[in-house]
Amino acid sequence: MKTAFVSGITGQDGGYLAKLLLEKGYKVIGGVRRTSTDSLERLRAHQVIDKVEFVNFDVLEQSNISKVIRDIQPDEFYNLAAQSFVGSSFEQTIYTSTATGLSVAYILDAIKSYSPHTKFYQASTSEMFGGSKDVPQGEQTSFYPKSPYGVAKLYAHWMTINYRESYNMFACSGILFNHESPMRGKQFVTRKVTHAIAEIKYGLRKNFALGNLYAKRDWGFAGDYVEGMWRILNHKTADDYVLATGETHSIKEFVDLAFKAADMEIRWEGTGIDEKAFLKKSDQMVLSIDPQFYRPAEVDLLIGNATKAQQILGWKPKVTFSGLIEMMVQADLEDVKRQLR
Ligand code: F7E
Repeated sequence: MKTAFVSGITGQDGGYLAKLLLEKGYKVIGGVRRTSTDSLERLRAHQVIDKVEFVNFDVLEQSNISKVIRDIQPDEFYNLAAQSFVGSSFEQTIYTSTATGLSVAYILDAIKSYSPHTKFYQASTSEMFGGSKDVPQGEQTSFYPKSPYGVAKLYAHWMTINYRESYNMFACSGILFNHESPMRGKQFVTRKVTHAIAEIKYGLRKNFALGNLYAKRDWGFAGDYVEGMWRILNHKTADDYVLATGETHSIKEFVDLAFKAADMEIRWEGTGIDEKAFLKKSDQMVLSIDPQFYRPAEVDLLIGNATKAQQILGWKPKVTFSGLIEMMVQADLEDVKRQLR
């Protein structure tokens, strides 16, 4: 039986990955940061909580990282831990640099010293491409991060490559474009939208506010992407891969389709910070712009080229953009309905 260690197991991807690895017969050990609040709700929802072993793991604590790696010596280490909210990274720059960037050097160094057979997966991100003018973005595209989060992830990405090349370690990165699901945190735009729409549908709120509606993202389903992570670590050679759908859509398109999926038609009015959406039927204002959600620097357009992953790993996303929205809206309608019971 292979042992996999998943840092950041309480996050969206951690839940889907734990489920996949358990189905594949792995012993799964999850790294959890001690907090006073319950962070295991996603693992509970995936019904894997009693099948996963948990250990205290804090990416800011080098001695803790070393001890965990020395004690467990896992076959595979999936590093999903990070401060992953781009918006917050502008206000928590030092914390993000340490938790998302520097921590990866601690982990790689501990693997090199105490468990060199461990295969390492780093959760790299399309945010590293940021302001790149290449369309679509692939493994050969040059990086241009536009947030402290992107900069920290780029440091971690290059560290992973550096340890692979310097010490012949099996260290890989998956450069993942946005991937969403009903388990997505509610501060990310997709889930913020689908949850707010469900609350509007059931009369729990009248409207909500967003920032930049015109940024474009390549959105896939997280469940498809964790399958890609596993394929990356289980290929015969260590390498880096882009995982993406190859389609891009604006936030505004996402909003339009999400309202439709909840059987609500909207119309738009105004421009800039005065842009608003109204329900066609009742004229209720359901969406406005609040500049507090604008970012100091924006990534305008992301669209990935996952040909390498498709050709070498046989990886292809299954869930379409509209399928993803339908899934998220239906899950949030159920969620809100449950709360009302
Ligand atoms: O923003 C715009 C916002 O926070 C998407 C993380 O998983 O994917 C994610 O990063 C876009 C941006 O995700 C609101 O300005 C408008 O253009 O959902 P997001 P992200 O920043 O793309 C990458 C691949 C990661 O690696 C990250 O960890 O939506 N937007 N209005 C808004 N965004 C938010 N959050 N809230 C708004 O009200």
